[in-house]
Amino acid sequence: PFSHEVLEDPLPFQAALRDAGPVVHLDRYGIYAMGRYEHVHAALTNWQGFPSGAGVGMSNWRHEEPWRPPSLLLETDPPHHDAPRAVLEPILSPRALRLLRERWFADAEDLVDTVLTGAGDTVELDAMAELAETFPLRVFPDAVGLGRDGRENLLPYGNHLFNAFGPDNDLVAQGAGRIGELSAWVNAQCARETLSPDGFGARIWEAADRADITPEQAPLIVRSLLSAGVDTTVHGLGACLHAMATHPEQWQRLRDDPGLARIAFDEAVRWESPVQTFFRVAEDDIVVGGTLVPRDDKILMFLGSANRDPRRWEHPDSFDLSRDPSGHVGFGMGLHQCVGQHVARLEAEALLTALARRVGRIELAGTPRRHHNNTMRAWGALPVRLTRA
Ligand code: OW7
Repeated sequence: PFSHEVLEDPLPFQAALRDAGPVVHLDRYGIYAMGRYEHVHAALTNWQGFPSGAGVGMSNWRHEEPWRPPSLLLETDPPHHDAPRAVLEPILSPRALRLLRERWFADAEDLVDTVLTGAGDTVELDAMAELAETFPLRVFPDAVGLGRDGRENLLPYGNHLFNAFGPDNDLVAQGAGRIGELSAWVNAQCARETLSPDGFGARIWEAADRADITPEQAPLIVRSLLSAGVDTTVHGLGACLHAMATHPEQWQRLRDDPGLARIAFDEAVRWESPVQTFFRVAEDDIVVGGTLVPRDDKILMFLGSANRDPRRWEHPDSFDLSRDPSGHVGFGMGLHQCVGQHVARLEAEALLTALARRVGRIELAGTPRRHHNNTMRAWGALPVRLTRA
């Protein structure tokens, strides 16, 4: 699953994985894998049987040193997981985000105006560089409370982090040279003194004042925001924009009813699955669909494959705003399900709504280029032509 051929187009591999059985052994890496919705969903909701504390990447931290101190959210199990999760949940809740909604909608309108300015009826641009990257990098670091300098470090840090969940291949080697410097910058942003007093970061530190978490935990929880909150939304938005550029009838539906923006984003997350995979470990010998997974072995959960499993979805490969995409596992499932999903949805809703108001047509203006990452399904370049409404 981590060869460049599969990263370029994972769909044939995913179909073969699902058809091979509920559980497949990947001899190349000595790991197991699941690609069917039923079994991926069941494993994700069984944290006792398939815990996260040994890491959610390929390497097993019961036997190997983690490359960075483990995440207190992603790479822990109850009871250690519970306090960090309980602290972060209200900070990123729909209720808390109401305060950001107006500003983010105005920022999205601003950005869309800027990209359309000066052009005639149409403008050609790279929708990854000009929209999918620019918007999250404009609004999210402000919301966390980061300073101005160094924000360009966020995407390369996340890119390496998501590569590092996979095997130790060329993609990991490419990022290894800068990761010391990038980690030092990210870690410095997590200190109380570096964060503005009105952002998500400051809210996390206030939880330490209340002793809901310890002062040692606070910076690591801030680090989770910076780790999980940028590349994911960039590639979620990229998936949306690519889907719209290749499905003009769906774009027209969104323009007719911008209230579909959230459905459009969740359908794009199902369809593309920006986070393709996470691992778990088998706590004990466990039989899944008739196959024994031995205790302590790593098992790859193919979220992207579950989200296109024809056993669960009608016409899984079609991008369709009339389907109900709820139940997709693109944000995970169970007690680790994405705590930032409301932030992601709000970013998408703001950008899609601004575009739907001003852009009559969005179409490809060239061949899009994939960006290969061991965990994320991503676009590197998405040349589009926007026609003013
Ligand atoms: C963290 C998208 C899944 C993640 C990914 C990478 C890092 C972390 C979380 O969530 O540091 O908590």
